[in-house]
Amino acid sequence: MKDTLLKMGIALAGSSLIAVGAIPAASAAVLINESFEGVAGIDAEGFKTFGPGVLSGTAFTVEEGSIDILGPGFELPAGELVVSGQGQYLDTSGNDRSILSSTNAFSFDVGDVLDLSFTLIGYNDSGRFGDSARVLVSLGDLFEEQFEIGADANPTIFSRTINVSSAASDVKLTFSTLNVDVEPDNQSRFVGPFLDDVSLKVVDVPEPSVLLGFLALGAIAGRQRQRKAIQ
Ligand SMILES: [Ca+2]
Ligand SMILES: [Ca+2]
Repeated sequence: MKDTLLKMGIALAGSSLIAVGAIPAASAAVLINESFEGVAGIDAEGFKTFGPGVLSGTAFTVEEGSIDILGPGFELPAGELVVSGQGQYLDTSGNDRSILSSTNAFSFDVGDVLDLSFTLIGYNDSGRFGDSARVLVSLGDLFEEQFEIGADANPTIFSRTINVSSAASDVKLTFSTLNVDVEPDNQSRFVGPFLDDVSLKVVDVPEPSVLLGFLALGAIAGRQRQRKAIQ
C-alpha cells in the first residue's frame, strides 16, 4: 500500500512537471526588429536625408524634422567618423532635430513584459558638434527615459525591461532628439545620436489562466493514472 501511494505521488508530480514544461508563452512576439539595412538609395560613400513621412523600408516614420541614413562608407568631411560593423544606421539629427516613431502602434495587456533594446553610436567629431548627444526614448505612457552617448563612444547597446502595469493601446515607440545649439557655431542639432538595431519584443510570459489550466490537466491525468492503478 505504501509503495502504491508512493508511485501515485510520483505519477502526479511527473504529469505536473511535463505540463509546466509545455506551457506556451502568452503572445510572445517580436514587434520591432530594425537595422535600417532596408533603406534604398544609400551608396557606400554617402548618406541620404529623409524629412517627415514613412521611412520606406523600415518600421519607422519621421514625425518631425529630418533624419539621415548613413552608409558603411560615410565619413564627415574631416574623415574622423569611422563606424564599422553596423551596415547602415540612422542619424537622429538629419538637417535638424527629429521625432522618429514606429509606424505601427501596439496594444499591451497588464502583466506583459517587454524587452526594448537599441544601439547608440558616438560620432567622433573632435568636439565640433558637442561632447555628447541625447535622445528621449518613449513608449506611450509605459516608458520614458533620456539616453546620452559621448561623441567618441563606440556602438553601445542599451536594454530595458518594461513591465506593463495597466493596459495600453495605440502605443508607439518614439525617439526624439534633444540636441540644442548652445552657441551659434555649435552645430549639435545636425549630428547624432546615431541609432541602430532597434528591437522591441514581448518576452515569454506564462499566462496565469493557461498555467492553471495546464496544472488542472496534469491533476486530471494524475487521477486517471491513479484510477488505473486502483483497478
Ligand atoms: Ca544597421
Ligand atoms: Ca545629420
